[in-house]
Amino acid sequence: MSRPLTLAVAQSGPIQKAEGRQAVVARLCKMLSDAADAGADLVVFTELALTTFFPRYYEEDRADMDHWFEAQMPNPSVQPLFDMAKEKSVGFYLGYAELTPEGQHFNTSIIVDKSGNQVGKYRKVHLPGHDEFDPDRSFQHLEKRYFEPGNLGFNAWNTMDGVMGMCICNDRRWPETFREMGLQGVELVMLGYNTPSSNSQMPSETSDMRKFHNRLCLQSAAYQNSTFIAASAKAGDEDGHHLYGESCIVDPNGEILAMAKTEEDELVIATIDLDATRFGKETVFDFARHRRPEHYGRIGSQTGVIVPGQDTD
Ligand code: CDT
Repeated sequence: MSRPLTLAVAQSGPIQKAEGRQAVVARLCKMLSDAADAGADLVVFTELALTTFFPRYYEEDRADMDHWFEAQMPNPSVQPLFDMAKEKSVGFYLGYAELTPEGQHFNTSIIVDKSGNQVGKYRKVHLPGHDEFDPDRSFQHLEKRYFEPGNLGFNAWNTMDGVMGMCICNDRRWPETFREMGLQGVELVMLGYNTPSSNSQMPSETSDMRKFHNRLCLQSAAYQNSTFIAASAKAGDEDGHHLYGESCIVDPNGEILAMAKTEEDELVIATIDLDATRFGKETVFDFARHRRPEHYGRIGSQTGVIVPGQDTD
């Protein structure tokens, strides 16, 4: 048996602060159209795909950042993406900043199917960075200031002939993210990211080391859950802040099938067979036979480290 799916990871080049939604959506539409013309079933855009990576900017009054958020999805600016999905029969994953009617702010992604209908929503759980201006950092990363932790958990959706899951950027560094979806039989995890090439708290950390950490997380998660992963970067120089690219598609053996070559808008296309996830799921990672949740209590109940024999106040 085989279940082929042609996947396009749509890496975005830099989006500058002044670039409006319309211009950005036109760039995304071009990639969606080109991908569909190349036979893609599904296109994976990046985290906060409609704007620059605005959490690098500090605003005393959080409300002054609301213009980066989408109060509706779709809305007139992004409607062309939904229309094109329907017209060209191609699904997509899209990351954006969400402002709810209740006034909550989330770092969100959605899955839209080939009919242009939204079938799933995810809100980023693992928010990196800090919530106050930090003068000791070489640049700010204020996701904890502008977003609340996601409140939807890690779901999977049976859509487009596969079991699909989502996460966003920093989530990929946490094995719990993928195991939650692995336990729902996920066959493809889609994620977008904006990752600075340098460490604001450790200037000696190289860009190569940071790229290695990216691959390490994606490749191990794919193998340990016997799933494909499609990871889409926002890359290049945004307002003097460099983001690494290396958007890629990883197979259930943990091998990288395809990777971006540039730091510009670029499609990374591969036809995958979702049935290639079966072997791992039925052998080494047959969770029903091999997992021992009676020994995993701390993972579900504890956040920080508790060293045996040390007082915890
Ligand atoms: N966007 C995002 O989550 N970026 C983080 C940067 C970590 S450094 C604070 C990442 O994990 O790539």
